[in-house]
Amino acid sequence: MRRVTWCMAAAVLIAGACSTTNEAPEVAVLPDYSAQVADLPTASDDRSLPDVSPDDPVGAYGFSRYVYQRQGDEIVATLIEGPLGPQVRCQQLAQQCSYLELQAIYEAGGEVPDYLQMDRNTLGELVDQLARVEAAVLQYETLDDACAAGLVISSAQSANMGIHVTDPGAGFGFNPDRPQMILFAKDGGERIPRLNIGRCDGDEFIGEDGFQPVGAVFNLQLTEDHPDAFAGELDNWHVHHNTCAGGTVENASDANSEAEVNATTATPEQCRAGGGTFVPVMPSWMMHAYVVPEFDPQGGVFAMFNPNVWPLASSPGELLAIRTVGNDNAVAAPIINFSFGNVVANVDETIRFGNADGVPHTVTAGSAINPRPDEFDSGLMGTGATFDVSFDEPGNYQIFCILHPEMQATVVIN
Ligand SMILES: [Cu+2]
Repeated sequence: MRRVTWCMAAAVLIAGACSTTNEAPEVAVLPDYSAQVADLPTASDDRSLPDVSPDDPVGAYGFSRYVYQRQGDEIVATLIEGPLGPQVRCQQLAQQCSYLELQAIYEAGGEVPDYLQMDRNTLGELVDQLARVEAAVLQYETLDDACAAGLVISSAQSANMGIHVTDPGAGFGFNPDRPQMILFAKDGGERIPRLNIGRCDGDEFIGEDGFQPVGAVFNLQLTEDHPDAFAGELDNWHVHHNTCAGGTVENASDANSEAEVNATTATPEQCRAGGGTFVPVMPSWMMHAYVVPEFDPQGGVFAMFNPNVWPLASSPGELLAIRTVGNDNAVAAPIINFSFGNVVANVDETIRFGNADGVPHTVTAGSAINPRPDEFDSGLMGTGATFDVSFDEPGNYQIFCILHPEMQATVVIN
């Protein structure tokens, strides 16, 4: 007898929600997910949240406009990014939006590619602003320099981002010559994230060696509208909600918790217990600018995460896949570009599907012509959602997506 164990777990694995079924009867009534897809809500202005929260965690940092996560028993918003309406996002490999790429496009003197949605003058202005940010960042070679200039180390090292080092004198206005924070990072391998990296003692940094500047963070006063700061439309500013600032939270409950030391998934109680401060809404628009040529990221100068900052990923797609499925013991099965890829696992091993696409999918047993949703069915998976499944007998198992029936794959269990 074949048994399949599955857990509905959008971004969180809840052991209690797993169910085990014996071979399902051949009855297939497909749920109508396409109707549900239509109404993932949107707010009426740039910085507000929709009135209705989704039922499950959804959205991936840096890749979707709203990110919702599970905090305890609740689904809460943790981030809004970008202006309402169409945004210029540069996360496809074919699009060139890193600092060095933008510079090269401008200096080549030809047409500005359509996807940048700006004219030549605007691009020139942007490249100029970014050069000023680069100079502002590279005035610090080491954390000693930052300490000597009165900056304050204000976060642990986040994966693909680094530590935030705040310039208290920068205020909350936009000035490319004086970003509110400088990002430093060091090769961390599997030791990322790092909590106690050290502190400033007068003009000196006391702590781990080897940190180098990788970028800047801008932190502007929170206004109704998306800031119009850098020239052009590439700057997708974000606002953090329900965030735990500082402290150490041990039991953050999302799949990416190893990568998120300032655990955004902590409940207010967990946050306070870990010595942090729970902030319902951060009072600023924030954005990263990766302007250090050595760490020039394919995902664009204003990307949330930089695949060239440790732990390294080869592309924004791979980065999103890693950040979606996490890196624990589950077999990672990211869904990318409407494809399940090749999924191979052992008997009883947990396979974690994670939707790294910008559109919802399902992971459903069977195929379009022989659907078996009673056996297992993830339900709607928005961007960033995950679904765990395991099989207790070797064999080939068909899966498909109810929304996109041409998305089919065979899971091989050894
Ligand atoms: Cu699909």
